[in-house]
Amino acid sequence: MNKPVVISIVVSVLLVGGAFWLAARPSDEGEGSATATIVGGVQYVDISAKGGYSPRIVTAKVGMPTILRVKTSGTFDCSASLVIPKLSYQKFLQPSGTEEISISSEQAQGTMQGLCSMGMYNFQIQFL
Ligand SMILES: [Cu+2]
Repeated sequence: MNKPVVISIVVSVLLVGGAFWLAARPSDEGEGSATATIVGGVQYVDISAKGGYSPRIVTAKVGMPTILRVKTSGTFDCSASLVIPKLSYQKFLQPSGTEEISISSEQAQGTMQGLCSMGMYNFQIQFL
Protein backbone atom coordinates (compact mmCIF):
# COMPACT_ATOMS: atom_id res chain seq x y z
CA MET A 1 0.00 0.00 0.00
CA ASN A 2 1.22 3.43 -0.84
CA LYS A 3 1.11 6.37 1.50
CA PRO A 4 -1.99 8.24 0.20
CA VAL A 5 -4.06 5.05 0.47
CA VAL A 6 -2.97 4.50 4.08
CA ILE A 7 -3.76 8.13 4.91
CA SER A 8 -7.21 7.96 3.34
CA ILE A 9 -7.97 4.75 5.26
CA VAL A 10 -6.87 6.37 8.52
CA VAL A 11 -8.99 9.48 7.77
CA SER A 12 -12.11 7.44 6.94
CA VAL A 13 -11.70 5.30 10.08
CA LEU A 14 -11.48 8.49 12.14
CA LEU A 15 -14.57 9.96 10.44
CA VAL A 16 -16.65 6.83 10.91
CA GLY A 17 -15.43 6.42 14.49
CA GLY A 18 -16.19 10.08 15.16
CA ALA A 19 -19.70 9.71 13.77
CA PHE A 20 -20.34 6.73 16.06
CA TRP A 21 -18.92 8.64 19.00
CA LEU A 22 -21.22 11.61 18.32
CA ALA A 23 -24.24 9.33 17.82
CA ALA A 24 -23.53 7.48 21.07
CA ARG A 25 -22.97 10.60 23.15
CA PRO A 26 -26.50 11.56 24.21
CA SER A 27 -27.00 8.25 26.03
CA ASP A 28 -23.65 8.68 27.77
CA GLU A 29 -24.66 11.98 29.32
CA GLY A 30 -25.81 11.68 32.89
CA GLU A 31 -27.16 8.45 34.23
CA GLY A 32 -29.83 7.99 31.59
CA SER A 33 -33.06 7.07 33.30
CA ALA A 34 -34.24 6.53 36.86
CA THR A 35 -37.40 5.97 38.87
CA ALA A 36 -38.95 8.25 41.49
CA THR A 37 -38.49 7.32 45.16
CA ILE A 38 -41.69 6.94 47.16
CA VAL A 39 -41.63 7.83 50.88
CA GLY A 40 -44.85 8.00 52.89
CA GLY A 41 -47.29 8.74 50.07
CA VAL A 42 -45.07 11.33 48.39
CA GLN A 43 -42.76 10.61 45.55
CA TYR A 44 -39.43 12.31 45.11
CA VAL A 45 -37.76 12.96 41.81
CA ASP A 46 -34.08 13.80 42.18
CA ILE A 47 -32.26 15.60 39.42
CA SER A 48 -28.77 17.00 39.54
CA ALA A 49 -28.06 20.12 37.55
CA LYS A 50 -24.55 20.75 36.41
CA GLY A 51 -23.55 21.02 32.78
CA GLY A 52 -26.98 19.58 31.98
CA TYR A 53 -29.42 17.47 33.91
CA SER A 54 -28.99 13.96 35.22
CA PRO A 55 -30.78 11.64 34.97
CA ARG A 56 -32.41 12.78 31.75
CA ILE A 57 -35.56 10.71 32.17
CA VAL A 58 -37.30 9.85 35.42
CA THR A 59 -40.41 7.70 35.56
CA ALA A 60 -42.91 8.46 38.29
CA LYS A 61 -46.43 7.43 39.28
CA VAL A 62 -49.26 9.33 37.69
CA GLY A 63 -51.52 11.37 39.99
CA MET A 64 -49.26 11.22 43.03
CA PRO A 65 -48.08 14.27 44.98
CA THR A 66 -44.51 14.76 43.85
CA ILE A 67 -41.54 16.74 45.03
CA LEU A 68 -38.92 17.49 42.45
CA ARG A 69 -35.55 18.05 44.07
CA VAL A 70 -33.02 19.74 41.85
CA LYS A 71 -29.54 19.59 43.26
CA THR A 72 -26.84 22.01 42.24
CA SER A 73 -23.23 21.63 43.26
CA GLY A 74 -20.90 24.32 42.00
CA THR A 75 -23.31 24.84 39.11
CA PHE A 76 -22.35 28.04 37.33
CA ASP A 77 -23.55 27.05 33.88
CA CYS A 78 -27.00 27.73 32.48
CA SER A 79 -28.46 24.47 33.85
CA ALA A 80 -28.92 26.53 37.07
CA SER A 81 -31.42 28.63 35.15
CA LEU A 82 -34.34 26.22 35.37
CA VAL A 83 -37.63 26.43 33.54
CA ILE A 84 -40.54 24.00 33.88
CA PRO A 85 -43.15 25.21 31.39
CA LYS A 86 -46.03 23.04 32.69
CA LEU A 87 -45.62 24.47 36.19
CA SER A 88 -44.96 28.02 34.96
CA TYR A 89 -41.80 27.68 36.99
CA GLN A 90 -38.72 29.72 36.30
CA LYS A 91 -35.89 30.29 38.71
CA PHE A 92 -32.19 30.91 38.86
CA LEU A 93 -31.00 28.27 41.32
CA GLN A 94 -28.29 28.78 43.92
CA PRO A 95 -24.90 27.51 42.63
CA SER A 96 -24.97 24.87 45.38
CA GLY A 97 -28.00 23.55 47.18
CA THR A 98 -31.25 21.68 46.68
CA GLU A 99 -34.34 23.30 45.27
CA GLU A 100 -37.63 21.60 46.12
CA ILE A 101 -40.44 22.07 43.64
CA SER A 102 -43.90 20.75 44.49
CA ILE A 103 -45.92 19.04 41.81
CA SER A 104 -49.53 18.42 42.83
CA SER A 105 -51.31 15.16 42.11
CA GLU A 106 -53.32 17.00 39.42
CA GLN A 107 -50.11 18.22 37.76
CA ALA A 108 -48.51 14.78 37.92
CA GLN A 109 -49.76 13.74 34.48
CA GLY A 110 -48.15 12.90 31.19
CA THR A 111 -44.66 14.10 30.44
CA MET A 112 -43.25 17.08 32.29
CA GLN A 113 -40.20 18.68 30.85
CA GLY A 114 -37.60 20.79 32.57
CA LEU A 115 -35.20 22.93 30.58
CA CYS A 116 -32.44 25.42 31.01
CA SER A 117 -33.66 28.87 30.06
CA MET A 118 -31.96 28.62 26.67
CA GLY A 119 -33.35 25.18 25.95
CA MET A 120 -29.94 23.54 25.45
CA TYR A 121 -30.38 21.06 28.29
CA ASN A 122 -33.49 19.23 29.34
CA PHE A 123 -34.88 16.41 31.42
CA GLN A 124 -38.23 14.68 31.52
CA ILE A 125 -40.45 13.29 34.22
CA GLN A 126 -42.76 10.69 32.78
CA PHE A 127 -45.84 10.11 34.90
CA LEU A 128 -47.01 6.63 33.98
CU1 LIG B 1 -28.62 26.48 28.57
